[in-house]
Amino acid sequence: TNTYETILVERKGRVALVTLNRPKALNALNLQVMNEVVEATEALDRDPDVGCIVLTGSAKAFAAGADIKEMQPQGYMDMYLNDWFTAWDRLGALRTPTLAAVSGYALGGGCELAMLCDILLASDTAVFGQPEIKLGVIPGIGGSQRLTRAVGKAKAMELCLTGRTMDAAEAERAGLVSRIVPADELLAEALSVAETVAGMSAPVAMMAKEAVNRAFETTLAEGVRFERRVFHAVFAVADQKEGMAAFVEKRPPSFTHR
Ligand code: CO8
Repeated sequence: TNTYETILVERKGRVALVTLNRPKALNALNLQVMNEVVEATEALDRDPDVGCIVLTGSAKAFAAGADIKEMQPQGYMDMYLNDWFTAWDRLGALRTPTLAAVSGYALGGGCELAMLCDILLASDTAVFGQPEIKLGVIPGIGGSQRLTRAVGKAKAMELCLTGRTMDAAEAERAGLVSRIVPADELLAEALSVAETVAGMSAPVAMMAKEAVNRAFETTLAEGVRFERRVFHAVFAVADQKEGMAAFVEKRPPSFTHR
């Protein structure tokens, strides 16, 4: 089923696993990786049998950034006319919940890619940072915005201006990652979390994701209003009837994703 060259795509029940697979370049994100990840995840997003998408890399590197060698010769018009990196926005626009399982380096575009996902799990070997400034550039896949929202201005500013990295413990303290898992358990734990998510009602999980994401885009009053409207709407979902009936009848729910 795998027609891609830089990623591996596997299905495990209702969970899909996408593994960045450019080991010689520490999964540096060139345009081919971008196009393959976006194409593969959009196809998975359209598949009603996929309830959660896990994105991971290798033990050494989730991704060591955008591909520096590919970018080096580009000029402004190349970047502008190719709309360099804009396709990554489509990963953030998926409706299916996504989970980044990060081990090793998540630098520059790698950190930004992890932050484009909904849940961020890190291994104890994970290293995060936006070191673009050391190359004479700035983050280009949303890092200056998403890192600032995740960890606050002071730390984001320090990371973007000095290029220093954060270890997993600092990233967890700062609120960038939801949890730290021992490196050899990361994938199993990520798949287990994904299986839990994928076991929920798919439309309701989409609505929950949409509601949480609203917090990044709007005021508190508008966000709460949006949540209230969606909360009322879930009462039109068959899985709401099933979920609440199962609780009352003291049995596990059997969601139909309708
Ligand atoms: N791009 C291209 N190749 C890379 C990258 C990268 N980001 N990172 C590593 N590689 C390659 C190396 O060149 C090397 O290849 P080769 O064997 O052919 O020389 C191979 O991967 C292995 O890397 P190292 O030998 O360096 O491995 P180490 O274990 O010694 O070091 C590090 C690992 C510390 C991660 C080191 O590789 C490193 O510092 N990498 C670069 C990290 C970085 O600066 N990332 C940010 C890149 S810029 C970015 O992501 C966003 C730019 C936004 C631009 C916006 C435009 C619109």
